[in-house]
Amino acid sequence: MLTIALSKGRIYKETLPLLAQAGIVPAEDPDKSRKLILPTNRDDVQLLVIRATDVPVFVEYGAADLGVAGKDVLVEHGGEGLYEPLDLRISRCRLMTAGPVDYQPSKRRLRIATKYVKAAQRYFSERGQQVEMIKLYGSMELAPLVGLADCIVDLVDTGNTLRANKLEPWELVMEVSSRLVVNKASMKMKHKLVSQLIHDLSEAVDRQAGENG
Ligand code: PRT
Ligand code: MG
Repeated sequence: MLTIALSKGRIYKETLPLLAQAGIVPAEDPDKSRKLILPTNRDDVQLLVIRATDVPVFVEYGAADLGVAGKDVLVEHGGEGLYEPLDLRISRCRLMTAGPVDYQPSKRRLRIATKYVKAAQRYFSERGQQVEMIKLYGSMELAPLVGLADCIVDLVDTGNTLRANKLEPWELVMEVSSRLVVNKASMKMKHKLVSQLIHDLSEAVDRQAGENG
């Protein structure tokens, strides 16, 4: 049995066509079902539908053999316990610093509000900048508006969320896309099944890239 962990929402929607090309089709729609384990058309493959940040945890501990997670989530989790054999090139966005459009620089140490503490810490320390990090779990955009922080580090896609809050993107921290991750023991113990799936998904990714030009 192969167990694949996915999060609901954009990752599920964008992984589905890739899985379909690899011959895996869920037997139920997770938006309509309350089941956390979704059977598929294949007796030897099941899906777990969990929170995005929990995907690397399930895969590292072997509760799932494989998973799909954003690079942002993987950096915060810390990558050493997992293999990351394939960039699925889906759910793409950019991790960026962003701040108020009318920002007035000061000599004080910058205060950064973010959910992405590791990525942000690495970014600022690579530039030799001493900053104060405030960990939040959501609604980062609010922090500069109410004086909790000078700026934020958050995911940006269209930029609409920033604009709606009178913020603007400043600098790129990293490009983000979703990756296939694999449990280290599964890679050995279920080598044939796992490597076949990696191969099929990789072909599906190439085909999709070709279609998108
Ligand atoms: O939402 P939930 O709390 O359940 O979990 P989650 O936010 O971790 O899951 P989900 O499904 O929202 O995101 C899963 C993954 O999608 C992330 O880990 C990213 O790798 C990827 N992704 C791609 C994004 C975006 N694009 C994105 N735009 N994740 C979040 N956003 C949010 C962003 O945080 C900001 O609030 O959308 C807003 C910005 O979008 P624009 O278009 O307004 O710029
Ligand atoms: Mg979200």
